Amino acid sequence: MMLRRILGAAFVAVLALAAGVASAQDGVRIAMVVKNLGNGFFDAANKGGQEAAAELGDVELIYTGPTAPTAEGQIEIINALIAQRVDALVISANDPNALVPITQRAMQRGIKVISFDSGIAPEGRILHLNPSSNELIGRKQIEMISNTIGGQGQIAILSATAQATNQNIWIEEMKKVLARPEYSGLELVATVYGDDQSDKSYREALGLFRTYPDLKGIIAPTTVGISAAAKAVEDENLVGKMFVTGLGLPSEMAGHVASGAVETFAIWNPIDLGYSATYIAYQLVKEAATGEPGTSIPAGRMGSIAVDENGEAAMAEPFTFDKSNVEEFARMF
Ligand code: RAM
Repeated sequence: MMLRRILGAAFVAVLALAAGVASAQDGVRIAMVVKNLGNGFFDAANKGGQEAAAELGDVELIYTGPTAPTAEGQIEIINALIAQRVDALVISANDPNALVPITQRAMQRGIKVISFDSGIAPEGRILHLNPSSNELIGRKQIEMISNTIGGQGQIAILSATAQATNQNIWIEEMKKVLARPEYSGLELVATVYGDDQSDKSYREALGLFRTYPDLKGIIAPTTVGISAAAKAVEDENLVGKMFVTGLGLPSEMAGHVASGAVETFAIWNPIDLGYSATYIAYQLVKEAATGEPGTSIPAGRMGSIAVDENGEAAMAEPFTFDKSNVEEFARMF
């Protein structure tokens, strides 16, 4: 009798375990691999991704990334995720080419791979989701610095890592705009890399102040770099003499706008970006979309996202912030 009861309980336990495994297998596991952890921009993208996962219901979104923004760190993580047999990888790449062999291996095993924010070369992903048009992002940053410093003077770029796909594209776009006659008063004297680490970005900003005493402005096309550069301007009592602009999070920039180190900066909504990327990955896993050039993918509250002939999609225009609106948006991201 006793033995029967024990066997019965064991049977129920085995059944429960099998059911658990079955439901985990039925659900969709998406891993969001970001450039690095500890970056508020990616935390906001994760927030949007979790929102999409909750809406879709049968999704587990794993949020992960290396501590420092390196391709090697991402390769190690992607290897482990392949072994765990996730269904999709949503990656913001630290290098367009270095990740290709590992993401190709993932795709060969049936894992759907997309990049968002910072792209993987076309052969290493199904599609890439840009936050906005690259041309617009580049132009906007030149317009902002030019307006702030009256179109005249030396400027420098303080970027993220030297291999970052997105920052390198934006820098190219900025250089094209700078070559136009209306910006002939601006002289780009240097491009330096803070590696999306606050302390290194801060030191690079100090280095620029020392090397270029006539410097008037810094463009930092990275949320980490812009706030570190603005802090350096404040700490060195350069407010009013030196101006910082670029891409920042209102929540991290409000104080720097109030101090006068920053007049305007821009960004898109990182929550929407993470939400859309997660939605797209889900549709690919469910084979409700192919992601092929020329097709569209439904993305919940973000509507339908069109994939262009290069396998890229773009979301909204970047939004500009200044003292009139930064506080209001600082509550969101
Ligand atoms: C940093 C990262 C990210 C970039 C933003 C603007 O957080 O480099 O990739 O899109 O800045």
